[in-house]
Amino acid sequence: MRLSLSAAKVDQHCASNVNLKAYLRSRQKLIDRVLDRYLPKENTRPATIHKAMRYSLFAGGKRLRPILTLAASEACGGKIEAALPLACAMECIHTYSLVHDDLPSMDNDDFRRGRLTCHKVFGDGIAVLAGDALLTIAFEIVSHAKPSRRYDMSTLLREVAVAAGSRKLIAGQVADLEAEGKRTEREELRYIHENKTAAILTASVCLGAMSANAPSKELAAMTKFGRALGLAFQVIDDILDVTQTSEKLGKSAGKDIAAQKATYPAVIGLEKSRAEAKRLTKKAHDALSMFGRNGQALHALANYLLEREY
Ligand code: GRG
Repeated sequence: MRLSLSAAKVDQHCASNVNLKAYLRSRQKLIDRVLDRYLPKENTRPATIHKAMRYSLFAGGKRLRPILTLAASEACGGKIEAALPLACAMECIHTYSLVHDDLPSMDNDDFRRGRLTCHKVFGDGIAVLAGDALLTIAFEIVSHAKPSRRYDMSTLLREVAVAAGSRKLIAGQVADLEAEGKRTEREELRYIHENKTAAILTASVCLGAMSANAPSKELAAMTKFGRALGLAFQVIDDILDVTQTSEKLGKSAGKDIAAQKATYPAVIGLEKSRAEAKRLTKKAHDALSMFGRNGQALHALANYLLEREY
């Protein structure tokens, strides 16, 4: 499949646009349009699997990871057209992880992104396969990326594979499952969050930097930013599970406590969790100092994510 670069041209909102809502909407639309082109149509045989993949992928997610990929590329002086396939690949991986996480054998959730979960609509078998297919198509989409001088295709593929693999995303999920109902130390909780949440966010920004041919110093700064942002994001997510309603969250609230999950409020208490979220938020912003004005969109995104009412 060839994607015409003009897909990006309609997006007139540059990184310095102060209207964050419009910026997010515009980027979400762009990402949705490009994802739509990469995904097989609903009626492609076998229709059930393509319907299920699309049901979960186009369920109204915030597109945080791909938006971060594009913003990281811009911070490093790149063009978003080059970052788009990598951005879309990360959204497919993220959605796969949500579909599998919601399964009865994992978190057993009925609602996600404000609607019934994939397995509730299509059954467990198809939901497992839809997750598998979303993970697989992510690599097909990466193959559409144009490598930069410093980062060849095998480097891009490795970045995605390692982040999604058994030492990062899956490691976090395994540790999370194994921690259920047990007393968890803070160090173990950090391991879970770093891998389950921060690894994919970190890879998302690093891939943006790679598409922009960023020098190693900039890539290292992006790694720091992604880790701090990812951890802060997860700490806040843990807090919201305790403090918000299901309606506000678009998913079942209070589930972490019910499942005796390892969460920050459970391990260190609500107030210390809030302080930790603030500390990590500052760390994320500090990591962007070398990008100056070019890092403005990343600062704004971090504010947007981390300034949720918690
Ligand atoms: C099944 C291998 C495997 C991993 C699952 C993603 C995940 C790991 C679990 C989901 C539960 C959870 C709390 C994950 C932490 C990351 C997180 C807060 C996900 C939700 O991300 P948002 O808010 O969701 O960006 P949208 O729907 O907007 O994309």
